[in-house]
Formats: sequence, structure tokens, C-alpha cells
Amino acid sequence: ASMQKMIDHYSRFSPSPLSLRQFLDFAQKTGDEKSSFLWLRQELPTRLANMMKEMNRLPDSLLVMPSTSLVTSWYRQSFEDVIAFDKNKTDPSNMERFNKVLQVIIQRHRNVVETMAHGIMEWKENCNDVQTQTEDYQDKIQYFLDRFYTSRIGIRILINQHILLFGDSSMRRPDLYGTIDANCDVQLVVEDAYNSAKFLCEQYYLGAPDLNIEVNNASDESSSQVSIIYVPSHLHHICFELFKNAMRATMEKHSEECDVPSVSVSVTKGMSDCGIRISDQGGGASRHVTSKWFEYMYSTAPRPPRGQDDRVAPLAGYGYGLPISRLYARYLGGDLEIQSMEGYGTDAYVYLKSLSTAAVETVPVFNSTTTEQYRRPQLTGDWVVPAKQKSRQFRNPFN
Ligand code: W6P
Repeated sequence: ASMQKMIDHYSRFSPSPLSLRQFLDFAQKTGDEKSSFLWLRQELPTRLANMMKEMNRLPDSLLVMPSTSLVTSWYRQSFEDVIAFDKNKTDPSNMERFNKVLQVIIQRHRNVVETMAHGIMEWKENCNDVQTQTEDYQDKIQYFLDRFYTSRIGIRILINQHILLFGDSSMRRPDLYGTIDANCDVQLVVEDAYNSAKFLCEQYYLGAPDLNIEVNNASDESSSQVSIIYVPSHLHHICFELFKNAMRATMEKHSEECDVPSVSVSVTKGMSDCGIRISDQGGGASRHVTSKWFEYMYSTAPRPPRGQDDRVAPLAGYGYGLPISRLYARYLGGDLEIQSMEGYGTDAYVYLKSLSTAAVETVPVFNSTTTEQYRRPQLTGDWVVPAKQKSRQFRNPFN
């Protein structure tokens, strides 16, 4: 059958989201390499095909950009690589070959986020016209990238679980089941992320805010510790990003002082939610600024070319860090929210599911609702807004 037929075929299946409990049960007891292979042989083409169909809804002018077409070619190649495996051939040599192919796929897709971002910048520069500047286009790009990167997070977990459980044991971490920690100590991950950010901060600012951390287990009063079933690398990624932002704001705001205010963290675990609040006194920002911190288009604005002696801040700009961190939190049923007080500081709230049965993957599906999202122009205009000066909504009777 032709490639397109196969993509159409698999895109008609809906991806099957798993809970962390299911991932862990599989890794701890029920799972064997053959059933994992058979699961992935169906689920990977399904998730890839669903996303390939969705990419096809993007404007042609974006799809033909060199970086974007590179990304779509990677998806086609990986889809082909997986469906090339025969479901009936589960002998050891084929299983070993499957493992190798999965590693190649991970490698092939390692720069997808940067390449896709670059594709969007190419598109904005190239078609620097009416269309790409409208709010409607921004919303659709936001919608697409959120789903595209979320899909990627899920696919990577599926592949990594298989590789780590059944592949090269030298890459295995004894304290984890694949990528999952059955006893993830939230305080330890937070402190580790703080130290990583502190290291960068000290290189650039010759100092860093101290860390104040408070842990409160409300779901088990006998424990002074908070642990959950989670993917520690995801939690580290989120906290590292938040600490970099908190530290940069703190150092910039208090650059004239010898003592800078600490970054305060509060970790709590309730019956259903585990919360992490990271508070800084870095001066905060106004609401019209904070509302843009999760927008991809905000950070894909073409930047002025860097001069030779411009120093590159190691605590990089907001970039894609915050939107992607929120996707990591949402991927397993959690969230990331930011509350700022202009002139004072910012609080970032990370919410995770306390229960592994409730920590279910959020995976995009391609269907007619998705298609509508790309077709329908956003309906707006049911609130009156003041007319802009330059748009001359009202004819000046003296002109
Ligand atoms: C700021 C800006 C920001 C973003 C995310 C987390 C913390 C902070 N602090 O000033």
C-alpha cells in the first residue's frame, strides 16, 4: 500500500492515552518485550499519523519553508521505519532491530522544537504580510504548537519506556522504571533544578538568590516528605525553567544591592493535587506582559542580529521555555500558572496529580473538530473596544 494510504489508515485510529499507573504496572510486572513491541507497532504509527494529518492543515506557505518541510520529512521517515516491522516477527533479532530503530527515531527528532520554531520564523519573515500578523493566525499557530509539542512529549515517553526497559541496560537508572520514578521525591528534584539554575546564574551575575523551601504533606500527616509517582526529568525541566526566570528577575531588579531576596518554594501534597509554588521578588510584570509569556509567537519574533561583543545571557529570554514547561505539566493532567504583582514579584504554581491513576496522558487527536479549529476564523467583536487612533474608525468631520 502507498505511504499516503497507510497514513490515512492509521490516522483514523484514536491515540490511546495511558496513566502513569498503567505505565508503571507494565514496567514493574505485566510487561514483556513482545507485548511492548506489539503495542508500539500500533500506537506509534497512530500518534505519528494523527499529527501528520494535522500538520497538513497548516497554511501551504508555512509547510514549504525549509525548516518546516524538514520536520515533516522526519515524521514521514519515522512513520515508514515503524510500519516496516512485521507484527508476526517477534524473534530476538527483530526485537533488537526494533530497539535500534527507536533510538534512531529519537535522534532524528531531537531538534524538532528548535527546527519548527525556525520554520515559523522563516515563514513570518518570508510572508511578512497581512496574514501572518493577524491575531487569528497567532491563535492557530499557538493551537498547533501546543498540540504538536504535546504529541511529541507523549511519543518520546512511549519510545523511551521501551528502550530503557528492554534495550541497552547500560543506560538504565536503577532507581527508575524507564523514565518513571515510583517514589519521586519532589523536594530533591526542586533542589536539583535550583542548583542547576544557580550555577548558570552565578556565571552571569556573580551571585544568585538563596533558596527557601518548605514542604508540607497534607495527604499523610506522618510524613514530612512529599513523594509522588512521576517522570523526574519532566519535573526537573519545569522547575529549572521557572528558577532561571525567577533568578534573572531577582538579579536584574536588585543589581545595586549586595543582598538579594531569596526565591521561596512551597511544596504541598493533598489528596488529589501536588502543588509547587515558586515565588520571587524580582519586580513582577503587568498583566498585559504576563499574558504573553506563554505565547510562542511572542518569542519567535525575528530578533535583531547579535553584534560581536553582545554578551549572551545564559539565563536565556523567555523563549519557548514557559509554554513548553506548561505542556509538560499538562501532559500528565497537571498545570502551570503564573501570577505576578507588577512592581513586586512573581509566583509560579505547578500542579501535578497526586494519584498515578489520575495522571493520564493528554494526547491530541486529529478529527473534524481539529480541522474546524484551523478553518474557522475566530469569532470576535462581541465586546466594544475603543477605536484605535490610526485606524480612523470615525470620519473626522473637519477632514
Ligand atoms: C519573573 C518572570 C517569571 C516567569 C516565570 C517564573 C518566574 C518569573 N519571575 O519576573
